[in-house]
Amino acid sequence: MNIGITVYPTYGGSGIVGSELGQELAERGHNVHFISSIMPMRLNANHERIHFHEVEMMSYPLFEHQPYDLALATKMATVARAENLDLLHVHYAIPHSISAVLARESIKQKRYVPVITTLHGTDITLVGADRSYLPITRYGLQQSDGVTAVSKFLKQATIETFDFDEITVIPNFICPTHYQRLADSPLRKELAPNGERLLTHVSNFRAVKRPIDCVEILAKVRSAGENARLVLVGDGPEMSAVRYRAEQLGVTDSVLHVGKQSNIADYLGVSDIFLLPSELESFGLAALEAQACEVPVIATRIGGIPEVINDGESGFLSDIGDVEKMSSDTLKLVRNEDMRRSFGERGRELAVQRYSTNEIIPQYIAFYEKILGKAKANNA
Ligand code: GMT
Repeated sequence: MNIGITVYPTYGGSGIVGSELGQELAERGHNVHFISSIMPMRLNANHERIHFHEVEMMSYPLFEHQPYDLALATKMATVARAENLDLLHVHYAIPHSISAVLARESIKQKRYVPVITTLHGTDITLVGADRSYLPITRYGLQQSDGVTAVSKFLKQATIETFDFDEITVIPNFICPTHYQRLADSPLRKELAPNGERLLTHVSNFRAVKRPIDCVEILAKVRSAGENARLVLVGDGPEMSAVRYRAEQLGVTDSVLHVGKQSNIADYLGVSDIFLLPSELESFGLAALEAQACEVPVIATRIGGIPEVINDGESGFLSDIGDVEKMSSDTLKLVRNEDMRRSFGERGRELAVQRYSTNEIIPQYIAFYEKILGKAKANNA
């Protein structure tokens, strides 16, 4: 197949999933055309079946904001025709599904190119549900030829908010060889030179991720006498508040800010415990990646997290903001190596069984084939 994929190319779970999906499809012999403003992170553009098409925008004094959605739609239509695309697959509904529908409509006299939208999270639960975007988001869903969601939770949230239920759940995935334990990596020595336990958090540091809770947990673990460090991977708007709280709690020296990293697996592979205290998480891709690296997860019992983490088996779940419980669960794991190992092994087993690329990528391919078959029948 010739597949057009659009993602938010910067830091974020939906961009990662879309990029890795494209990579996996290319490995399986499909031609994948990425259409976005810049080259997505985590994309190996050297692959012969991966192509990148940059959305160019004309700037004009009259435009207070450049109309990216229209430039994207134009690029999608151009690429669809030039590269003979079979379908356009967009990740994150706003504005990608609207642009794709526009592109499809603008060229349908020549050829019908179906649109598939994958819902990731705040495109439904936050941004899409806001009054300013709700009607157009619903329209994007209704007009898409196929819609997938990354968790059962997100499907249900979409039904409740948009009264739209033609959704297939295709969960996020990990490549089991890319994500694995790296016991002997020199990075471990670098991050924990004195045998500290490494608590790791990976995110885009938006308020919804509650990264300050990670600092609170570290402070409680340390004041209980344990030698632990907090490794913060990523960056974002909450980072200065995180630094400030660490200073207040006197743990600045035990917090390592490593910034945005292209290979998250290197950090997860040497971690002891992963912290994800988010107040909203439709899936929790980082928690899945941690599990695949045999890292027990401390997370909140919200959204799609319980579909990813088995409470008491591969991690511990708590209510949002229950830093006391999260800290005492973290301490249990810090103090019990056997528990860490058995949770880690179980986590990997669950991640590989349910969410490995071999399990999930064929589900996307089957979905594409179903939608293409339907579109062909409708347009015959
Ligand atoms: O919805 C967002 O916050 C953005 C999105 C992203 O691009 O990072 O994150 C969502 O998609 C990820 C990949 O499917 C999920 O793992 C995240 O749980 C989800 N984030 C939220 O629901 C807050």
